[in-house]
Amino acid sequence: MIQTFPTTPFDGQKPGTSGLRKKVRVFQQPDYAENFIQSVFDVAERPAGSTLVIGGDGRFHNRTVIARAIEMAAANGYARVLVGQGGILSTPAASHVIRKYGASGGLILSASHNPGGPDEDFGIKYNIANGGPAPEAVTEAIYARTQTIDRWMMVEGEVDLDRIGTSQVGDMVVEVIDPVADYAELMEELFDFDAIRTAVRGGLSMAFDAMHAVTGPYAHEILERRLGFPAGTVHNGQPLEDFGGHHPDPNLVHARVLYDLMMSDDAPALGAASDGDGDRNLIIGKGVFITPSDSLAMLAANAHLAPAYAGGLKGIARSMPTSAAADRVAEALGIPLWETPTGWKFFGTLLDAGKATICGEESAGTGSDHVREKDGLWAVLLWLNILAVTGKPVAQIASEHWARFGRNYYARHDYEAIATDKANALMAALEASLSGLPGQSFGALTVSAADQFAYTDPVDGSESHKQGVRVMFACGSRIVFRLSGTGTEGATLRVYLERYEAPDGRLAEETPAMLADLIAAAEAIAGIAAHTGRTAPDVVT
Ligand code: G16
Repeated sequence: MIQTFPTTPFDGQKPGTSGLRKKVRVFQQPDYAENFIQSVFDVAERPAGSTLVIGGDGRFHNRTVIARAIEMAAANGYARVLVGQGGILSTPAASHVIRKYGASGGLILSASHNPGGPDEDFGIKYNIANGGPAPEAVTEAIYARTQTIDRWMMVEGEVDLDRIGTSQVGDMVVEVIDPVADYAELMEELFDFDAIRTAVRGGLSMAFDAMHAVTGPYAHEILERRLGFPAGTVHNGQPLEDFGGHHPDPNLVHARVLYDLMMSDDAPALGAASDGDGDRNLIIGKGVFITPSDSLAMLAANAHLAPAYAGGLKGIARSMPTSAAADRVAEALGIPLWETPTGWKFFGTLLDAGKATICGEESAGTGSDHVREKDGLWAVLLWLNILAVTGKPVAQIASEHWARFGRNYYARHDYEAIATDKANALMAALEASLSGLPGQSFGALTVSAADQFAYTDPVDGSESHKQGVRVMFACGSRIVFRLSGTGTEGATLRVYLERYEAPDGRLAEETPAMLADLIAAAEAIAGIAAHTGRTAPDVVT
């Protein structure tokens, strides 16, 4: 029996860069999650008889929201729900399941790399039938609906999320599926597992930090069981509701233990980590950290060594703040390079239209047209495939790459939890100063151009404005300023710093030293200390 509950709108249910992310306590308010999910169902394109996929990263509050989402799907006319066992589905696995089973969409319950637990973060993201995050037109429609919503609906029912099998809620079928099997099968199709297995037997070693997040079960199955890496290769492989009290963010701050191992004499050939929901990746070779921007470029340059990409790439796409390292690879390969705003959702149309095969972002995301999300384990497996086929260590692949294409020294400085009004004032002042910047010098750096990045989607023509401030220098260096769209506390200012050295330039220097004059210029241009009182970033990646 369908039950209808009257409700009133909540302020601020506006999806950010990647879905609606708020504190758990906010989501625990009566009707809060229900209003948002009902708004999704009210605006989503879902023909009669549609299937909905539901899964999450296992964080605190996951099971509560999944149980309610199933009851609401039953009342809203879905014919079938596919849900991962234990409520688990990594973001790329959810994308694959949506595509493989022809679902009209999916709810992914995750706040990605943000911490979990009763006082931490939660999130809900809606993905569309292509398996990718809802584009802006859809998220805007969802937001508009949250502002007028006056009822939500459910059919009472109970599903044992821990038991694989089929049950019924009202007229709707609920299938609890193995969260790993379909995804692992897809990875076997893309990569040369035989070559990797042979290399492992020959001594190829790795350490994978699952950060007590969703990739644990996937990594145990694929790396240890299917590829033959010894038990213990996967660290922190048990998903925990609070990620063991850590940030499941695979960067040099939160994956410090892995970084220290990789810089030690005992380092394996490859160190890798993934985030809360399994879509990000961190790549560290023995003694060498590979920035996400460089990883994108190196993967694109070597992708032909994996069976799925042996025929070549159709194009490469990167977000605007990501370094231009991939641009040089695209040029050498004679394929297009697409520069999009931050957010994986902007890659969807390019992938669907066959304009790009590989995409990547500075925020530790890389992926391909095999799904419509970034994919942490995919990146790790492509690196393993390349290491296995070439027999070269990561450091050699990197140094040969820079010797051929030049090197983009790169770092991102994050100033977290700034008061929102202060962050907005900083950005407003920066925007107001843009037209006067060209020609000005900061130390040895002279500004050649400064603008706000705007984007017109080459496939559907949709426009996105104010996607970050770019300050370009005559020498080819660049600083980008933007506010994060994924935080849950105040505002986070991101400052992206990039300096290019040509193949005959200084290729083996330390990044902080190479970026020192850009860091000083960023302060002079944006007045970060004056606006925020901060004299140093909270996180440098
Ligand atoms: C999300 C998006 C990414 C984006 C990242 C950072 O990643 O999916 O496309 O690059 O946030 O966004 P921002 O700079 O606005 O915080 P995830 O892994 O959090 O879903």
